[in-house]
Amino acid sequence: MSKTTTESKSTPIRERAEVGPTMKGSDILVAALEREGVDTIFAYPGGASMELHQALTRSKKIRTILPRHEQGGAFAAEGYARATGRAGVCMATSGPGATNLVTGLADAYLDSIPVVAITGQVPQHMIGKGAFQETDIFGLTLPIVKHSYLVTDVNDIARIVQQAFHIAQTGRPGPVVVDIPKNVQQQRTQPVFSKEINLRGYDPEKKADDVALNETIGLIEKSDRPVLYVGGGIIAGNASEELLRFAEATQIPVTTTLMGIGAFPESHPLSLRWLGMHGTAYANWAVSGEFKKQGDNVLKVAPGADLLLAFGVRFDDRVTGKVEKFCETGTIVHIDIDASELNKNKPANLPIVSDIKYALRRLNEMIQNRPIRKKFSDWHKQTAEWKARAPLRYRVTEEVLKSQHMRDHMGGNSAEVILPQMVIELLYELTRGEAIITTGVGQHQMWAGQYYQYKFPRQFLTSAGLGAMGYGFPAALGAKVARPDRQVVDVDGDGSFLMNVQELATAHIERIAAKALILNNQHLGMVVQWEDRFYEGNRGHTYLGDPENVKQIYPDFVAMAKSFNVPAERVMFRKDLRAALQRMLDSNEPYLLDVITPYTEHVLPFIPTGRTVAEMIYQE
Ligand SMILES: Cc1ncc(C[n+]2csc(CCOP(=O)(O)OP(=O)(O)O)c2C)c(N)n1
Ligand SMILES: [Mg+2]
Repeated sequence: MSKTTTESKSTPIRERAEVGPTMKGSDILVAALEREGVDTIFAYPGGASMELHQALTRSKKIRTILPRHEQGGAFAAEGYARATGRAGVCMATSGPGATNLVTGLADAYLDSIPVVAITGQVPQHMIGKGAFQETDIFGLTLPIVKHSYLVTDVNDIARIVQQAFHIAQTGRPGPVVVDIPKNVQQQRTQPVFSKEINLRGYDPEKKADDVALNETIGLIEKSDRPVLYVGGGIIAGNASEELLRFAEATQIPVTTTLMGIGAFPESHPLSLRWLGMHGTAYANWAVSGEFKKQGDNVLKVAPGADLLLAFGVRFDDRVTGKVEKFCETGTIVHIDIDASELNKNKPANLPIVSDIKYALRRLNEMIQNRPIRKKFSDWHKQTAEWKARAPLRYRVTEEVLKSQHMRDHMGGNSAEVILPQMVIELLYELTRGEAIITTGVGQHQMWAGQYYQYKFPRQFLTSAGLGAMGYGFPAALGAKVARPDRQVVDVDGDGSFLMNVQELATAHIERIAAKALILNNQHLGMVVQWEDRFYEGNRGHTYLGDPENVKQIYPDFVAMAKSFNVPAERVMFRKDLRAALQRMLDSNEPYLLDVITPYTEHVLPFIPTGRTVAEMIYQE
């Protein structure tokens, strides 16, 4: 990547830039993408972008993948980015093509994923005239992008592409839109490819000062119950190794956010797994304390953290619940590269703006010179007791046979029922915890987070901040393109999978061997769970089957997959599950496995929205 410098007029232009031969704007775009190292683009053509596609056909370096819906393309670009850390690239035509990218951009924005989205635009002289397929994608996406450009001069294309990648990938990553009117794509000029980047006012290299870091160490020395609460920032900042070293040197237990899954190995004795609404009881207790309800009174049984080291996190409401009660009695050190996150959702006692890799590396150096004397043994005893008392667990109850499709197919034999949690546990076993997992949104997503144990960063790819159903399969395609060496499995829901089912075609035609594992409960399970808890089980349009024929599993995903020439299978009985999963994993093609599960299971633990850990429901 080019380095940021202040442009020096004294350096001759030839040293600062390379001037290419005269070519069309569309070819300049492709040449600029190649210079950024782009090897894959997920692009769906149309009138305003076919010029760009023509140029892509001339590229020897870029693989153009045709998704079957622009949303699939945007999610695939995100999957690619999440799996690698490099910007994922997607492209669409103007109007409906561009608006179909919007959900993916919002998703990348909320989860800080580097994405460059290129859109064709109507010719400049038509802008503002209500031209065919004209939408103001620049205006539409303003609140959900890190930055955006409307290119108005062919001479700007090379510079803008370079800046777009720089902005998307540095500091706190995020999506960047580059909107290019058709006439600009067609104009010809000699491109100037700069070797430097000069972006006034953009300084992504934030470094904590030693005073603040020393103060952090002082707070650790003074604390008795410290907890590391770490998030996606650790993964985006490539700081997992530094985190591991820091946690081991200080012996501070680690809980991650959903975005932080994989930032710290979950099998490590210091891991408390993930926290929040569906996080482990022990992580939530470790942060906010353990409580007992007695009538209307809430008694604190054991205190939570007295020091919270919040690194690369944003105190999301799915983590904090009622934010005032979150780690109420702890001192908070909050380190983030984005200053706007500090004191936004939760005031910090010590807010520090920094690249987290730098901060952790510096903290590790300081600790190496002057080791922490505290051992926190009482605290470890307490967290071990919590872990032993409330592990993640589930039970097979008679309740599952209340699921209509279970009654219809099991003949009362609950021993053959496949619970969704079992599927994930078995997947973990059969993949030895090495697969990259993507998910849709819903109960299956939470179980995929809970019952698979993650050990490396960029292993769990999920739509966390936006919670966008339909994310799982296209994201798996993007991840598999980026990491063909890895098993990539989309653990999906029947509702979520259906939202981007057309990507089965992309998988087959492009020979992308990602797997779709559908936990098919015939319902919008997560909404059903809330109906059961808060609306006396009244079903408000959450059944996905055919009400006229409830005995049939609907739709028939296996037949659907086969129509795309994607091999597929359905399993309904526990005795068949292991072999079926193994066949899915052994396939070197894309593959769909439809696993029929009851809809009566609830995701536990559960802290209802806006409540506190005192109101956590968990499997006792
Ligand atoms: C695009 C979109 N629409 C609606 C929702 C609201 N929503 C959240 S979870 C959920 C149910 C998902 O059902 P399914 O994919 O079958 O997963 P399950 O909970 O059954 O495992 C819904 C409708 C959403 N998150 N995203
Ligand atoms: Mg479902």
